[in-house]
Amino acid sequence: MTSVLVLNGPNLNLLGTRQPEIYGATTLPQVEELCREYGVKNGYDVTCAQSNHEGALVDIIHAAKGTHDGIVLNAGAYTHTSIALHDAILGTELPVVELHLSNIHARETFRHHSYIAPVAIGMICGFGVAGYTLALDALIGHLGGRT
Ligand code: CA2
Repeated sequence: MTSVLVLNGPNLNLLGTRQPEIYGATTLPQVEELCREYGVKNGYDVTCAQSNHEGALVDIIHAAKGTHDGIVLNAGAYTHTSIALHDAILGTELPVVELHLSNIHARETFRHHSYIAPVAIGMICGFGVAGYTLALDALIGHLGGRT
């Protein structure tokens, strides 16, 4: 069975607790449950992980090789800073869909650049929590499954 990793980065464990006007009112456990249920409904396995630590995210991306077929990645603020995550994605050669809840291009200029974008198959941003299922559809479509 196709297996997808949904990986969330720093501060996304705070989802639904603060700044709901930007990130919505859904908590991270609820987002993760939604992703797993979406996988069950559509015939693939979804595993979820989150870390606030750059090195831990690198380790999780490395471990995804051979375990998962692709990654939906919301790298949080590391999106805009992390060459290490960029290199980790290159190192695994797994397809990655970059995801952001907010429209990073409509926000501060420091959020406009992404180190993930050049090594992702594509990016979804600005659609809130719905972006997670949009990203799963995009990844599964890329992997040759249901579009
Ligand atoms: O829009 C997104 O999904 C972001 O990846 C979220 C990051 C931000 O640094 C990126 O530029 C865009 C921040 C995640 C922080 O999440 C919080 C959620 C609730 C309360 C506080 C922070």
